[in-house]
Amino acid sequence: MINPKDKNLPEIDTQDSQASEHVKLSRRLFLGGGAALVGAGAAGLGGSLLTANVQAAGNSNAAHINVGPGELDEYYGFWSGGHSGEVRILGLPSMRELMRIPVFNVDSATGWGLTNESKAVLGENAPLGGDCHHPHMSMTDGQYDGKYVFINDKANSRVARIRGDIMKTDKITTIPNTQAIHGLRVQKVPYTKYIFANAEFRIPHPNNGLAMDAIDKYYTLFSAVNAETMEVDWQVIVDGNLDNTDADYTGKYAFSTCYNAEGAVDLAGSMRDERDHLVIFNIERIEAAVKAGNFQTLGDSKVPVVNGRKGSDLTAYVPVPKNPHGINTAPGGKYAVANGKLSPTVTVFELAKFDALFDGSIKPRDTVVAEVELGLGPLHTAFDNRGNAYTTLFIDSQICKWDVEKAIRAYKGEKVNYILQKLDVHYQPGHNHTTMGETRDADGKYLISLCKFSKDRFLQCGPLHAENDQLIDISGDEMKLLHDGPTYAEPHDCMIVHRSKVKTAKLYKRDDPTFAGTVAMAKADGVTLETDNKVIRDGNKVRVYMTSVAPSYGMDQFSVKQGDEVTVIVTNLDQIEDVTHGFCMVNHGAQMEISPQQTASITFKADRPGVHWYYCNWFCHALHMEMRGRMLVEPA
Ligand code: CUK
Ligand code: CUA
Ligand code: CA
Repeated sequence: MINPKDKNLPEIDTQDSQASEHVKLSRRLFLGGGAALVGAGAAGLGGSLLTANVQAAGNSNAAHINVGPGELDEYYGFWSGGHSGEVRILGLPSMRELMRIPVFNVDSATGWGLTNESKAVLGENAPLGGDCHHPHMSMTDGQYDGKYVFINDKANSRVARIRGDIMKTDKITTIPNTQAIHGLRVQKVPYTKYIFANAEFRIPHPNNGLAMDAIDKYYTLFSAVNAETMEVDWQVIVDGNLDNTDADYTGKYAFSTCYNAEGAVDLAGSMRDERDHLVIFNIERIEAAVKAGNFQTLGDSKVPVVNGRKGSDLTAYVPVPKNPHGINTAPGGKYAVANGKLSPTVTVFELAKFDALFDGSIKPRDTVVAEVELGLGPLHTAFDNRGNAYTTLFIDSQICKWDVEKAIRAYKGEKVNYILQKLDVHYQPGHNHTTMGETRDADGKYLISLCKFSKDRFLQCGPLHAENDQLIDISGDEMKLLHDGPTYAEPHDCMIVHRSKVKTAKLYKRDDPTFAGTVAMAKADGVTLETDNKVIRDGNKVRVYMTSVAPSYGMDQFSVKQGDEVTVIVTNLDQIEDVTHGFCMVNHGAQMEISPQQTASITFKADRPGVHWYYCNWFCHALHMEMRGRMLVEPA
């Protein structure tokens, strides 16, 4: 399973010799000292790629992750699938991929994006594709409750909800008035009422082509999506743009980093100033303003929009160096950490001071209790349950383990070493995540480093490389690298949930809301899905209702006329766990999954006369190949 000692093998191929040349160069040398910080957007990143440390991890740690055949993992990992538009479930510590959940993408295995049920979730004229970044599970009292997983789509400004019981997407909301929903987090306390969603790009309002040069008039919005209705309850206009977001453990505040306080539309402009900011949102005050009617609406949208720009009492702006990226609340609820990206520092906020900030009794920077240097390119921070923080250093290709309380003392001037260890990772890590680390239940067992580049770590598969998700043991004093896990584009972020928090269904319930629309359609047609095999004609629309029990469909043939719009509705009557059937109409671009006790439907045009076979495409029985039938299309 692991491949520990590659780097000790003789250099036998070109990939290895490439690597050994690079290792001779020091990455600091290439970056050229302090200049690297400013140049990180361009030369710094490129340079560090060429010179990243290729030192291999010694790997006597393999036993830690050996989850034997038939054994179950201790954790579920929910992985963003990046611009593949999906979410993936991995088991930890084995790092085995367990499932893929199509969300914004089209998936022929399940029929996501093809079936009528999934199209109803995606909405009419839904864009095909997405860009997932931040998966987060709903919480109650700061602990995962297993109910939902939420994920953003930066590409098409959407937020989706995945049901924790069936692990399927059940709602997708397009966020109005925005471009590029990036940062996404849930309210942790008292429960996840809101999903907080950052829109990254500033745009003109109205965006009608009349004032495109008035860059100083562009702005963006912070949105609160209601977790149950998946409607946007309110939006807040902000200064600057919005990058990542997190919430506190009182339920009172959410806060977002901004890398472009400059309001620039070009790269150089967005790196001009030494500081950008963190915007803090006072949720109670925003709710009160909305309730009192102190809001506007934008364009066709009915969503209440409040003004949270500088000077508003609904928000506070804390200056932070420089193009900060991740913002992460520590599990104890006392601190949050903003990661400097173009500054080698992280900024630690004491969350209890936010009340005083909003009362006006302290100044914004008084909420900062530490601003300490860790290394080059800090992007995201994760936490254990022992007061330690783990920050990814993108440019240094390292994880920096540091002690939060010691960092605070050092910032006050005490001579104390707050950096505990730096571990090389391979290479250029973005997010990292600890087991249960974004909840009160942080347990400090494993850390995942989501490395953007794998370079020489895996067999190459053409110019496009896998990324490298590395599993690290953090249970002891020292971080230990356990496993390299190749992943497909691009797991920006993940979260790791103890298996006790996840309760999944083995079979569908017949009243599952995901196919309630189809049940209603059958009822209107006088069809009982669980027993009937019937063809209903409605003008040139034909609905073919059939059941399935391994290894056969309820109908092994049906007749339609050329030009008919055919909807096939299959109800899987099998009650045995794991006996999923499929339905595929050959040469018609129609295929789908029907899990036990599920109903699914798909619509296509019968535009060619003759015999057209359909078959089951999920292996279900020794006679799976024989599970098939004929559509007989009479010429027009
Ligand atoms: S982001 Cu990609 S590495 Cu979208 Cu959370 Cu930081
Ligand atoms: Cu039914 Cu394969
Ligand atoms: Ca900036």
